[in-house]
Amino acid sequence: MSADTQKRLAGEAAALRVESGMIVGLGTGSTAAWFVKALAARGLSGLRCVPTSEATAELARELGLPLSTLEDTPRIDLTVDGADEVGPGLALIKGGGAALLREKLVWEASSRCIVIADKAKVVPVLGKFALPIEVVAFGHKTTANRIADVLSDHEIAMPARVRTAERGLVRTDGGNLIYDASCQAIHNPIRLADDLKLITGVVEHGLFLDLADEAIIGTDDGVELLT
Ligand code: ABF
Repeated sequence: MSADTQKRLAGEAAALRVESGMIVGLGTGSTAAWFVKALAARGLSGLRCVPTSEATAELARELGLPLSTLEDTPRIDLTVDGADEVGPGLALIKGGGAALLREKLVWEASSRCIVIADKAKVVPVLGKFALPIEVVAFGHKTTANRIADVLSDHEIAMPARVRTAERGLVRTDGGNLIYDASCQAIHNPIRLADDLKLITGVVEHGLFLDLADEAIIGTDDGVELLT
């Protein structure tokens, strides 16, 4: 079974958790897209959906899902979103899709959060996937030097690299930059998260700790639930 089929199974299973009248946070990425499509297909009434990115907003609009904003609906019943890594205790690395700031804001506004992923995303230790760090563009190279100092304190030798695409620097929906830190293994995610947030110029990072209530993992044998 392909990873995409596993993603679809997870997304469809998560869509069954939504009830009419709910305020729903819509995640970003290819797994979350399967959830959004399955949710739209259910045709539930009274939904209000808060997207975590412009890309997800566009998909939801195309599918006819009623959109809201955190300003209009600051308390969300259920958010469903993907991840780049799912570690022990449902600690996550997210942000491969450069949407981590809006994702984390929506997750933290939610009564319940379900992460959906294909089997390969489940790891024994976080860090093989480079940790995304959202940085204000102004003075970002100086900020990057301070990030390198913090990473070094965590025995992470590789400096974080600014994310680029064909058109140049990748910009988040909020206009910030993303630096990716190749940590290889993150043995103290709580301390690393705290240390990164203390750096002036760092807006947010992709460590989602103690935020996921449940994981629905697509596997070759159907879906697996992790709590
Ligand atoms: C998003 O889902 C991002 O935070 C994360 O990078 C991405 C995972 O992408 P995919 O579902 O396409 O594997 O929430």
